[in-house]
Formats: sequence, structure tokens, C-alpha cells
Amino acid sequence: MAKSRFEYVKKFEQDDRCLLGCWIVVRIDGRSFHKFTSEHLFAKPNDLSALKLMDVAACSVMEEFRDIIFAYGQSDEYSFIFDRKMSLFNRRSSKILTNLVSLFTSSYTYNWRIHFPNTELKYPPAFDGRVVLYPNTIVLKDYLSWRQADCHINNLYNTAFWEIVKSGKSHVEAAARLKDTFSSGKNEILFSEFGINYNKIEPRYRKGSCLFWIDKMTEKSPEGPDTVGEFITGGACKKPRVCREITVSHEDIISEVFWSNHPQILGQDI
Ligand code: DGT
Ligand code: MG
Ligand code: MG
Ligand code: MG
Ligand code: MG
Repeated sequence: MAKSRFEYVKKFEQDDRCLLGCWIVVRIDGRSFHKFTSEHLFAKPNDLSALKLMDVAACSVMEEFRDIIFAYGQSDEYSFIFDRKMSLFNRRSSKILTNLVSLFTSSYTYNWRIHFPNTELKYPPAFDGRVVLYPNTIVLKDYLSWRQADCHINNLYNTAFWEIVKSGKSHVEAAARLKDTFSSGKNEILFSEFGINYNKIEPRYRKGSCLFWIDKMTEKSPEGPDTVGEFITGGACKKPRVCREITVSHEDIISEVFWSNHPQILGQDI
């Protein structure tokens, strides 16, 4: 087909292909969720329905973009790790990022009423996103450890803060009480003043959510959606065969134990 004289404008587009061989990480984060969570009366410090809704939105993204090998979520954020060999969208950063942010946001909104049947969505939520490339598995694991450590630090602080507030102190007093305390000090306050053993708190709150694929041999099954826990993970398998399905866990990913228990996630190369 003949080209129009306007075709040259395409040459202005910039090449934003992600470097070959690197792990591609996309992290999305709720925009001004300080306001969003307060307008929608999220439970403090953790709203179980909200966290489950984040997991469901992340599941939608993994179901659609099957090259995602692992996702980690906490608070209002989710990180998605692509297979380092993936060639989707020619590895174009803007295509990858915008598709993920868009699908995550629409799935979050689409599934809102299931998780918040009694809370009207007051305005459309938005998420930002960034793409980061990691050249090897060591630094990728350190990235994930950084996010899980952030989850731990914030959750320990917030758990202690809201217990102090619930006991009748003001926000200013609670903040002053926790100022200059280390983790051990916050653990001690929780235990001695409120009878809470922090390590017994829901792993979901302390560790965040890890999503990854596991192989499963299916039985011959009637048509209908597959489910894992509360998630609908895809269409039915009519003949017995190996299906991949997403599993959600709330494990420690800072320790090597997780990665040696699930060697298939990152594969062999470092
Ligand atoms: P940003 O990301 O720069 O647009 O601004 P924010 O306000 O989203 O800040 P960010 O992402 O650092 O912090 C997340 C906020 O969301 C923080 O104010 C705590 C809140 N949040 C997240 N999960 C929960 C929850 O389960 N319950 C409650 N009450 N708040 C939550
Ligand atoms: Mg942010
Ligand atoms: Mg945010
Ligand atoms: Mg955040
Ligand atoms: Mg198009």
C-alpha cells in the first residue's frame, strides 16, 4: 500500500525496548491512596477486603499477561516480574507499563462491588507505574526483599500506632511514643501493653501477597471456571492435562528457603 506523505511522523517515536536478558519489573502503586482509603473507610491498619481486591486485580493481570512469573503485593502496590526471556510487545516499556496499569485499574474497579458490597465507589481510583530492569537474579531478589521489608516496617509501625490510639491516646501521642523505637521496642509495646505477639498476626499483613504459577494435573472436568481459593483463574480443562494456575501465598521471600522450595519460579540462571 502506498505510503502517505505524513508517514514520516512515525520516525519521531522513541525506541523504548527493555534491554534483552534483564528481568523486567513493573511496580504499580495507588495514586493518593492516603485519601482514597480514608474516603472509602478502609479498616486500619489493614483492610482485608481491600488487600484481597488488590490480589484479584493482580490475578487478572497475570492471567492476561502469561509471561509474568511472579507478583508481589502489599499496601496499595503490586510488583510484576516478567520472564527475562519474554518478547511481548517487542519488550517496549511503554506498551508493557500502560497495559498493566490499565488492566490492573479496570480490574480493581470492576471487582470493587464484590469486595465492598456495602461501600459505594466514590470516584475512580488511579494507579501509577514504573518499569525497572534488573540485570541478574541476585538484585531481583534484593528488589523483592526491599518491598517485603517495607511491608514489615510499615505494618509493625501501623499495628503499634493504631493499638496505642485504640487505647485512648491521640495520634500525636501515639507517634511520640513510637518515635526513636526499633523493631524490638515496637514488638515489646505490642506484647507487654496489648498482649499481642506480632509474629502471630496474619501472615498476609506481615508478609504481603506472593502470586506465582503452579502446575496442576486436572481431572476430566465439566466446563466452567477454574478457581483457586477465591480466585477465578481461567477456563476449564475438558481433558486431563497439566494446567498452570495461580497460587497466592503470604510467605517470607527474603529468606532463600522460599526460592529453594520453588525453584521453578526464577529458573536456574543467576
Ligand atoms: P502516592 O502513592 O504518592 O500517590 O500517595 P499515597 O497516598 O498512595 O501514598 P503511599 O502509596 O506511599 O501509601 C499508601 C497509602 O494507602 C497509605 O496512606 C496507607 C494507605 N493504605 C494502604 N493499604 C491500606 C489499608 O489496608 N488500610 C488503610 N486504612 N489504609 C491503607
Ligand atoms: Mg507512590
Ligand atoms: Mg500510593
Ligand atoms: Mg504505596
Ligand atoms: Mg492499537
